Amino acid sequence: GVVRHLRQVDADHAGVDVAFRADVHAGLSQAQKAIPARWFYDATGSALFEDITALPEYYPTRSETDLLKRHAADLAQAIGPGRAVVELGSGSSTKTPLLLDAISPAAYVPVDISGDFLRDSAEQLAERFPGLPVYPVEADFTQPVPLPREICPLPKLGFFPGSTIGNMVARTAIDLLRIWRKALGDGSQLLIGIDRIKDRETLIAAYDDPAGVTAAFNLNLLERINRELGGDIATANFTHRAVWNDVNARIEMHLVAECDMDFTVDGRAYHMAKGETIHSENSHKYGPRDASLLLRAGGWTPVASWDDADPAFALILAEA
Ligand code: AVJ
Repeated sequence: GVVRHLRQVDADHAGVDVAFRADVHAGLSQAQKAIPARWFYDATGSALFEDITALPEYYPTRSETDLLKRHAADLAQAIGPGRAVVELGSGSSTKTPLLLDAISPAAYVPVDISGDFLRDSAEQLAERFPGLPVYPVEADFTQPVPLPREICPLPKLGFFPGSTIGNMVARTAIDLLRIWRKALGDGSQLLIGIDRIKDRETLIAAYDDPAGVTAAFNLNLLERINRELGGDIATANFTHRAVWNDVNARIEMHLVAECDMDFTVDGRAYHMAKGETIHSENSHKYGPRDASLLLRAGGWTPVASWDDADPAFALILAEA
């Protein structure tokens, strides 16, 4: 059952995440406007992301789910029973039950910044796995997070699916891997999902679907700013754009201003010229060698990898 919900998020008197406010103002003040991708995931954004994972063009979720199903026995063998599974950015992950079924863990600690989503999914999971202690932690997993004391003596398995690490530039990804290497401790393992570099068409289709779900997901960031930070952004004047940045091996998502405009957030004035963009997400893709190098730089030694061929996606197991 759900043992205890831990909350590690700072809110000001309006109940708005202070970090969101700070990131939006800092990001809108840059020459290339940019807002970190983690702010997509309010209740609406989390629901839209769930819709994305069901799109025929969005292959990562399907590939990773297939890998977990196909290689359950190998995973059980490589990981072993009795670990505390700490999932980073759990959302409403449908992959988690596959992993938990495969490895018989001793505890489950989902860490997610979206509190309501976390609460619901933790309860569903606790129902599905009676006898498994669940300790949801509402927190930004890019910062050091205190773990529930009960799991202290258990060996840990960090579970970081979905290629979420791709949202970070290498420097930040390495910092995060090091934070979790320290938090999970000696003898821990990390099971991480990595999206591979592949042909441009497949990548673009996955991030600019014809049904417009990814566009709605991207635009919700502006609506969230209006809702939570008292913005008056004319969201209808923005469009969604996904581009492949070959030099940095990443998909970038932008919100494109379709005309000159002025708006305010929190009473602060901003201007955008027609064609100017707000860079809202990076999704880095890694070849096998890049992924190994990244993990090693972050303090983890890769020990096994399971690959889906088409479209390419990998699950990598690493040890502390
Ligand atoms: C949740 C970060 C893995 O980068 O593929 C999906 C988010 N953005 N479609 C990704 C996302 C647009 C997703 N991650």
